Amino acid sequence: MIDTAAAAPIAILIAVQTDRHESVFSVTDSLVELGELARTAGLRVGTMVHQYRDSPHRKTYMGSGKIEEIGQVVAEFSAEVVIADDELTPAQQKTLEQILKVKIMDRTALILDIFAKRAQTFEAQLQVEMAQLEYLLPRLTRLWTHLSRLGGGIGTKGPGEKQLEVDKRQIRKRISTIREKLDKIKLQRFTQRERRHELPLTTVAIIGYTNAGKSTLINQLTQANVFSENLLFATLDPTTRRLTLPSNESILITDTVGFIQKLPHQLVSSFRATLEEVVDADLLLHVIDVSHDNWRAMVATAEGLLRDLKADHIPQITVFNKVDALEHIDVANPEYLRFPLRCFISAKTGQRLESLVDSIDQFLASRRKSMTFHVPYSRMDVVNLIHEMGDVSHVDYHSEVTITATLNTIIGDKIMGDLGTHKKN
Ligand SMILES: Nc1nc2c(ncn2[C@@H]2O[C@H](COP(=O)(O)OP(=O)(O)O)[C@@H](O)[C@H]2O)c(=O)[nH]1
Ligand SMILES: [Mg+2]
Repeated sequence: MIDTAAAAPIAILIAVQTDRHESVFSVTDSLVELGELARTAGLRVGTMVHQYRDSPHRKTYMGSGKIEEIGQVVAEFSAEVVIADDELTPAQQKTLEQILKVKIMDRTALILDIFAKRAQTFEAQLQVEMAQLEYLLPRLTRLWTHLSRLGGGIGTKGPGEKQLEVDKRQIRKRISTIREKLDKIKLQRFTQRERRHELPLTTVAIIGYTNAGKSTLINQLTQANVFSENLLFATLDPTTRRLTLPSNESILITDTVGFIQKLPHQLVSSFRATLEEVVDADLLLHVIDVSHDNWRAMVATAEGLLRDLKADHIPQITVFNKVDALEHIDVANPEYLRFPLRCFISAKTGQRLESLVDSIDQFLASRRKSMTFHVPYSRMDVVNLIHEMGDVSHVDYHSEVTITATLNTIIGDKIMGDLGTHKKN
C-alpha cells in the first residue's frame, strides 16, 4: 500500500515555555495541538523541541544552543518548515530563516492558512483575507526595510522603500474595501434576521473547542449535512437548522466555528460579526470532548473566549460528548457538578442524545410564563402565532385584541418587541 501521507512535507515544531506561562495548556499539550494543526494543514510532524526560558529570545525566539539542535533535527528529518507555537515577531522569523535556511512559520500563520483553505462562503473568505492582510502588514515592513538598506544609498529613499510604501498603501486599501463589503453583508444578515423574527423562535448556538463534535451533533439532531472531520477547524461558516423538540416547540440551532487556545487576534477581530451572531443566541450548547485528556484546559479556554465575547451570561447546557470513546464515565463525579445543566452523550452513535433534547425542552419549559399581549387588528398574524406557540387562557376583543397566554418568555419577549409593546404580568 502506498502511504500518501509520506509525500507530505515534514515540519519541526518548536516552543518556548516561560515562567510567566499564562496559558492553561502545558507546553507539551500545546505542541501536540500544534501538531494537529500542522496535520490539518497537510504537513507531517518530524519532531518537537521545547525550551524553558525567562522570556523568548528577542531575535531568535530560542537560545543559540537550542537553535543549533533544531538545525540538526531539520537536517535529520529533511524538514521543509519549522513552526513556532507562538506568534513570532517579523525580526525573529527573518533571523531564524537566515540561520536555519528553511521556511519559518508560526501558530498564527498556520491557523490563518487552515482558515483560508476551509472558508466556503464569500463572507468567511473575506474575513480570512482581512486577517491575513493584517498579519502580513507589519511583516512586509521589515522585509522591505532590509532590502532597501541593500539597494538604496544612505539617507536616500531606495527603490525597496518606495515599493514598500506602494505595497502597504495597496494592502490598506484592500483592507478597507473588505471592511466595507463585510459591513454590507452584516446589514443584509441583520435584515434577514429581522425577517426571521416574523417567526420568533428560540435560537440555540452550539459552541465549544475545535474538534469537540459540534458539527457531528448538529448533523445528528437535524440531519444537516455539515462537514465534520477529525481535523481542526473543519467548519468555519455557521449553519442554522430548524429543530422540532418532543414538546413540539421549534428552535433554530446553529453550528459554529470552534475555539482554540492562542486564537490569533487578527481572526477574532475579523470574525467578530459572525461571532456576534452566535452570541446573540438565547441558549448555548457547550460541547466538550470528555474523552480528551486535556478537556479541562479546553473548557477553560472556551469559557475565556465567551467572556471576551461578552457571552458568558447566556444560559448554557454543558454537553459532555464522546462518552462512547471512554471505557467508563462516573457522571456523579464532583468535577462535573459545577456545570448546572449537563448531559453526557455520544453525538457520533446517538447514545443518550435524548437526554440533551430533554434538557433543551426543560430549559424552555422553565422559561414559560403567563404574558398578556395587546395586538392591533392589523396584526392577526401575531394572534395566530400566540395561539400556535402558547396555551391561551384569555382573549378579549375591544379596540384591540387582548390575549393572555402561557408561553416561552424568550418567544413572548420577541413578540412584544415586534409589537413595540412591553406589558407583561
Ligand atoms: N468517538 C466519538 N467521536 C466523535 C463524536 N462526536 C464527534 N466525533 C468525532 O470527532 C471529530 C470531530 O468532529 P466534528 O463534529 O467535526 O467536531 P467540531 O470541530 O466540533 O465540529 C470527528 O472525527 C468526529 O467523527 C462522538 O460522540 N464519539
Ligand atoms: Mg465543525
